[in-house]
Amino acid sequence: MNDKQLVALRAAQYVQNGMLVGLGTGSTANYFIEELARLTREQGLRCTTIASSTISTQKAQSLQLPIVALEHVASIDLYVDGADEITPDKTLLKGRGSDLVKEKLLAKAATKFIAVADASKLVNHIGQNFTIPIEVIPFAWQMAKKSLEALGGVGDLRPNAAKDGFWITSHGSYVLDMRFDASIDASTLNAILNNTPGVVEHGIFHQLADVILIAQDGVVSER
Ligand code: ABF
Repeated sequence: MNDKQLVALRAAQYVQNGMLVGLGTGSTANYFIEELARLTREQGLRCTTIASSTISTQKAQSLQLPIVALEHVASIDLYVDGADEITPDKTLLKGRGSDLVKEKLLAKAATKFIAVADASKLVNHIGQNFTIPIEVIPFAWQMAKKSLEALGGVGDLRPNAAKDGFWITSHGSYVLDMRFDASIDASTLNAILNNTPGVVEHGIFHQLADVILIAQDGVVSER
C-alpha cells in the first residue's frame, strides 16, 4: 500500500453512519472514495456523499455511492481532500486540477475538513513548488492580473494546449497561475486575493483544514 492510500484509509475511519461526506478530487481523494465504497459494501456503512468535481462525481457513481448535488446542501459533516502544498501553519495550496471553487465551498461548509497527503506535499511556504491558481471572471482577467502584478505577482493565464487557447474551468472561469514573493505570508496573500475584484476563487486554503494527515514511509501522523 502506498502512502496516499494509507492516509486515505486513515481518513475513512472518521466517517460515521448517517454522515454527509464531501469527496475531494485527485489521486489521494480517489483512494478515500474507494475505501468509502468498500466500507459501505463490506461493513454496511451508511453515508451520503457530495462531490467536489465532475471526476469525483463519476468516481462515486461508478462505485454506487449515494450522491447529492451541491445546490441541495448548506452544510456537510466531513470533507476529505488532498492538497498540492501544506505549510507548517496548516495552510494548503490546492486547485491545480481547476476544481477549487467547489473544493473551497465544501472545505468551508464542513464541520470537519481533513486534508490528506503524502510527505512530498510539505513545504515551508505557499507557492514554494507551484504557482498559485487564481480563478478569474474571463472579462476581468486583464484588470485582475494588473492588480496582482502591482503587488509583485508574476504569471499568466493557464493555457489549454489541446484547444490552442486558455484553460476554462467547469464554472466558465479563466485561471491565472501566479507567483508572489516568498516574503508575503499566506494570511496576507489570502486576504489580497479575497479582495481583488474579478477573482472568483483562489487556491490558498487558509485556516480551513481542521486535521491534516500526512503519510511518510508507511507511517501516518496528524497535525
Ligand atoms: C485536487 O488534487 C487539487 O485541489 C489538489 O491540489 C490535488 C491533490 O492531488 P493528489 O492527491 O493527486 O496529489 O484536489
